Amino acid sequence: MKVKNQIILALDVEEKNRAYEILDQVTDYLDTIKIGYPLTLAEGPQIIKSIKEDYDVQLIADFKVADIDATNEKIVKTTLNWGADAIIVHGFPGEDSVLACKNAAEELDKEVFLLTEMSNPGADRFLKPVSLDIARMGVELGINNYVAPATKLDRLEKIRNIVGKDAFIISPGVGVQGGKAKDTLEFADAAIIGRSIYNSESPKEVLEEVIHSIKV
Ligand code: OMP
Repeated sequence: MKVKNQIILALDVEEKNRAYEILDQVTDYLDTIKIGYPLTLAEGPQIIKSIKEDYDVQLIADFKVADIDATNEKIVKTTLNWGADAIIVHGFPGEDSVLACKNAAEELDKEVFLLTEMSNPGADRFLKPVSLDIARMGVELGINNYVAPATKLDRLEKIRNIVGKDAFIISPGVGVQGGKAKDTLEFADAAIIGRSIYNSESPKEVLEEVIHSIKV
């Protein structure tokens, strides 16, 4: 996946109208968005189809898929058939579960992102002890795309070293959670930014500032 300006908008608003208002302001600057449960549960999965029809964007479905293989396969297929280009899946359920997602995505010529460690402080308790191993499993399974935290640069760097320079890492936690785009992009290929863009008075200006901060 290639991401314009190395920024992915996490569009966690809960109304289609609001989502469209923001998209209208930002699509000159970015070509990749991530939507998850907030917008999809509020508007139904047809929101994926609508956005793909109305905007020229790549859409990553953040459903953090974490079930047994058979159920994962159905979730991934259905999501991608609604028009998403990629889907985020958890690694902790293990190899069979992740492989089911990867295979289902490949059948549709689409992509999976494997979530390794999470950006929130609480993830230190349960995910941190296994996150590097999750990244190693991803490499063993031939996964190319990863999610790793912008709020924990030491962990992000370790994950980059495991998955290798050719892997594609997207990194949440820039903005409200405290991460900085430029620092994050030292190790990640794209930064995921949500609230500091969609809650601002001018999403467009915030984006311009972030893009400038990356280049200086
Ligand atoms: P903001 O904190 O508002 O910038 O949004 C961050 C986005 O990234 C939200 O959509 C989160 O659900 C998501 N996210 C994390 O914040 N941390 C993670 O470890 C993983 C994700 C994710 O999978 O995207």
